[in-house]
Amino acid sequence: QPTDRTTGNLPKAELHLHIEGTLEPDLAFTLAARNGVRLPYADTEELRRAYLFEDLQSFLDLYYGLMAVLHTEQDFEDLADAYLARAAAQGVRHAEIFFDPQAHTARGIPIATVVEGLSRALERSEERHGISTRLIMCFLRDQSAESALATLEAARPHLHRITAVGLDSAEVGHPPAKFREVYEAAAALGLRRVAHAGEEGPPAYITEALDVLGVERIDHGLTCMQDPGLVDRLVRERIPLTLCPLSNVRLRAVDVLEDHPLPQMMAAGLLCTVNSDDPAYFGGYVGDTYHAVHEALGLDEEQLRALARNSFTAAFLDDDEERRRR
Ligand code: ES4
Ligand code: ZN
Repeated sequence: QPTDRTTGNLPKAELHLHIEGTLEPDLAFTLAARNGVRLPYADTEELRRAYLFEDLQSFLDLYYGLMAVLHTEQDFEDLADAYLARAAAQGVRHAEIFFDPQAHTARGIPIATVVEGLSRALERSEERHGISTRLIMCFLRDQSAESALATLEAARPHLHRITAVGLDSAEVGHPPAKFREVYEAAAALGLRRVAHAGEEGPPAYITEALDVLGVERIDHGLTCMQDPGLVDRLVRERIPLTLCPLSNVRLRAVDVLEDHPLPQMMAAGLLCTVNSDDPAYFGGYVGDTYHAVHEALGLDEEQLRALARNSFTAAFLDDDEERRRR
């Protein structure tokens, strides 16, 4: 996919990326054959035609289903390496990568297989692709708080490979406070904290993620625009938002990209970043996303450079590393 030099290929960090959401149809069928898994789609064309989502839940149903092809460490390594190659081609210099252990342990895949497989790709990323990486372990918010605690416990032998915890999956009806205890435990173990909030859920979930879970960044945060007092706070406290405009269109949080509030959010002084979320499903990688917001929202080169700068500011990099990668 060609991207524009002045827009899509800017050096940038990607901070909101679900590794399972980088599973392209071709790789899904390759892994299905390798592992003897039967998919309910005849071919990649039929699978792609299923990517017409109504909302977050209709996407998640397909997304969790397709993960059935991921079995071995090699599968997770191949998945991550394919993402890193694509990301490098679009200017990504640093990637903070989400994974969903419960989506795999529920299928009988041990967390060690997931973390070790992903880590094999991440360890070689700097030399192969020029991308530094971090790993963020997400809890599924539509599962119980006990399941999240058990997941953190199961991850204990792997914490040297994990930088932060996050919270994802179906938002509405699963407020952040449900996960107070596991976030406290994660913080006590030295993990940093982020959470999806305000994707489909109300602005109050954003406030709760900050006050109850102690998160440093908000993933999405789109609905903060419904609450001017919250916008003021996010600006004042310089809380980064990891926005995903193409995701918001495909999951119908906004009707069309031209309606996305990103320009107003930047004008309000919010620390915005743009990211791809689940690029295999939502029509583009992060360079494509920069290009799309340039085209649809008229963001100029200076604004795109500000987004790229914000991505390094918001990253979990120390100051020296940050300067080297920009
Ligand atoms: C997700 Cl777009 C989105 N929202 C919440 N959870 C997710 N997991 C993967 N993609
Ligand atoms: Zn997400």
